Parts: sequence; structure tokens; C-alpha cells
Amino acid sequence: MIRTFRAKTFTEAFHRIKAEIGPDAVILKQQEIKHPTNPNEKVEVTVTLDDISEAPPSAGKSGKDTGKLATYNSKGVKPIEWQNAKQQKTSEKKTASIPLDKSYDYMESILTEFKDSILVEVKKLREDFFAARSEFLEGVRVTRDRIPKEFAHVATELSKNGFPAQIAQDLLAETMLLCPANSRDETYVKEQMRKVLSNRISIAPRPRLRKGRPLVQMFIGPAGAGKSGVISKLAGKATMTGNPNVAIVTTDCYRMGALEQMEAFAAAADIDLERISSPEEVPEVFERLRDKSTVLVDTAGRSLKNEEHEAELTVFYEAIRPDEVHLVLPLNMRNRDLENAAEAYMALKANRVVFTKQDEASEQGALLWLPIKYGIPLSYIGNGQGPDNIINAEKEIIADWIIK
Ligand SMILES: Nc1nc2c(ncn2[C@@H]2O[C@H](COP(=O)(O)OP(=O)(O)OP(=O)(O)O)[C@@H](O)[C@H]2O)c(=O)[nH]1
Ligand SMILES: [Mg+2]
Repeated sequence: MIRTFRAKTFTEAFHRIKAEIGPDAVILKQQEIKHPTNPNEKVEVTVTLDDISEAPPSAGKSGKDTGKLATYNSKGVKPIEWQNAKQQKTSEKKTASIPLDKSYDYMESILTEFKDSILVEVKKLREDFFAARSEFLEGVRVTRDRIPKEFAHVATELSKNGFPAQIAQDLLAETMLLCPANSRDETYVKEQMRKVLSNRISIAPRPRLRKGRPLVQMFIGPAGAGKSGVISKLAGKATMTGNPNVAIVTTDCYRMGALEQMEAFAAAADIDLERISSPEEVPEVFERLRDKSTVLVDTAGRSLKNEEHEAELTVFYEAIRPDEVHLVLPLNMRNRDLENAAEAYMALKANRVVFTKQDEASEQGALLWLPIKYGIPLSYIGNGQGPDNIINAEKEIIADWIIK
């Protein structure tokens, strides 16, 4: 008995065969088909229940070998009659007689092959998509004099905030894509631009306090950037908001006035302050602070490209092994100087940026482009000289500063 089953998938066909004929069915043929009208018929499996393994054809009447026997193997299962060696390889999967139970393994191997080829295809499509997208953005990239008038306002805001031209053009092009021609009033355009900015701004995850060991945050950066100010503000804020378990460690012990200033603050705010003048003192000091939840490490700022300063910071870094290294930069610095400072301090393992003096900065663009360019997310922003003038960096707040 030979029966043909059609189904949507091979798995479905095998289930039906197993249910209707049983596991002894032997597959004679399986193939993909294209049914002209029925979309549920995509594969065809031909099976037999005739036990061909027990019934090899007998020799011819004459008693002589007809030659047919030679086409059955020792188990009596008819092997494939190959046209030629090349065809053998490609048609083997389709025509070999496979007991149904084994065919599950076989199908699984086909499916794995199929899955791999789909993954390759998806990867390729993804690459094509990104290539097409940047080509498209390139196409709508705007030059200063060809900006549609509805976008003139946001374009001016970007330019006033010191965005490098390339980034400004990308941001504008993306905003245009979000604004259909019939909804380009100023409020809508601004809103979309803020969304585009928010999506790009890189923010560091909030620090996680752990039990048993303090979170150690080290602050480095050029002279006068605002490191000590940020530390005092963070420590003060922590104690005010119910976390008195904060300590300050300063490695800035020699500069006139620096230590005294920090000592005065710590005494007034009742915060533990430890001084470290050499890396050898680190283990003892941190042993004393092991029950603290947060330790803020202040460092001395020197002029850029000072090798002695770099070496000093490196040895303290190696001895302290802080969890986070925050590069503190004043936002009112010119773009070129910000780049120089970022490049000089990146070698010192900075993994966060803090911008200070946001209140004094006429350009806010660096809040977006600098973290992207150097791959270090924003942590805090100092926005004034008062003890409360520090905030956790937040996308929406920054987008509002840029597009008013
Ligand atoms: N307007 C404004 N001034 C700030 C801000 N942060 C710091 N300052 C001022 O910047 C000056 C330098 O701040 P510090 O905190 O001493 O800077 P520092 O990085 O510790 O400096 P060094 O230790 O000398 O490297 C001080 O006069 C601060 O008041 C801020 O967010 N806004
Ligand atoms: Mg300082």
C-alpha cells in the first residue's frame, strides 16, 4: 500500500502519517511542492506500509537472477538507483527510504541547516537596511541654506549650542523624518527634535550600593574643573537625603588651600574625611572606611599633558581600584579644549563624564556629542555654585536645555 500525504510542513505530515499509519511506515519520497490554490499543501510525503524489507522480489521464473535482486540490499530495502554520482548527492535526501522514527532526526538536521541559512539571510537584510538608511539620511542631509523654513528654528538652536556640523545635520535629518509635511508647526517640530536628542544622549546607569563594601567613585579632571565642588555637593546631598554613611578621601594634600577647604567643608557637614598622600596609605585608609556605603575620592587637578600628574593619578588609581572614574569637565570650555581634555584623561580609565558650570555655559551641545565621541556616559551635572546645584544627568532635562 502506498499513500501520499500533503501538508503545510514536513513535521505536520509526519505527525499525520504516524497517527494514521503508525511508526512502521517507510518513506519512499518527500518533497516540497507548490500547490496552485491550496496554501496548506506545501510538502508531499509518500509512504508505504508494505514491508519491503521482508519482501525482496524473487528471482525470475527461469530461476535465473533477473537482475532485480541486485537492486535490494541485504536488509531487503531498496536502495536508490542513482543516475550518476553527482545526482546521488543532491537527491539522496529526497528519495532514500527512511524509517519514520529516523526521519525526525533527519528533519531536525534539515531544520538546523534551514535555520542557519535564515540567520545568514537576516544578517544580510539587516546590513542592507542600515546601508539604505544611511544612504537615505545622506540624501536628506541638509545644508545651511536648504533647511525648510519650519526647521530653521531648531537648526539655529543646534548651531547656537555648538554642535559639530555633521551631528547637527544628522539630528535635523532624523527630525525631518519624524515630521510629516502636514504637521510641521513649531511646537511639533521642537517636540520631535527633543525626542531625537533624548534618544542620542548617553546616560550612565545609577550607581548601585552594595552590602559589605563601599561604592568607590573617583573624580579626575583639569585644574579648576569643579571636582572638589562636585564631591562636596554629592556628599552633602547624600547626608541630607538620609545616607550619612558617606566618606571623602582626598589625594590632594599639598596644594595651598585645597586641603583646608575640604577639611572645613567636611567638619561643617560632619562627613568623614581621609587624606592619602601616597599609594602605600591606601589599604589602611580603605580598611577604616570599609563600613561606608560610598567613598568619594578627590584628586588634584593640574595642567594638561603633565606627565608627572598622569603618573601620580595612575598609581592612585591602581592602588584604590575605584568602581567608577568620573572625568569632570566644565561645560563652559570651548569644544576644542574639551576634546583635548577628554583625550588626555581617557587614558586614565575614565568611564563617566560629569559636566560642571552648566549654568555658565552658553553652549550645551557637548552634553550630547562628547559622551558619544568618547564612549563614556554622563553621570552628574553641576549647575551652579550652591551646595544643591548638582543633578543626576537626565535625557529630557538636557534636551530641554538645548531646544528651548
Ligand atoms: N558657576 C559654577 N561654578 C562652579 C560649578 N562647579 C564648580 N564651580 C566653581 O569652579 C571653581 C573651581 O571649583 P573646584 O571644585 O575647586 O574645582 P577643582 O576641579 O576641584 O579644582 P582643582 O582642585 O584646583 O583642580 C570654584 O570657584 C567653584 O565654585 C558650577 O557648577 N557652576
Ligand atoms: Mg579640587
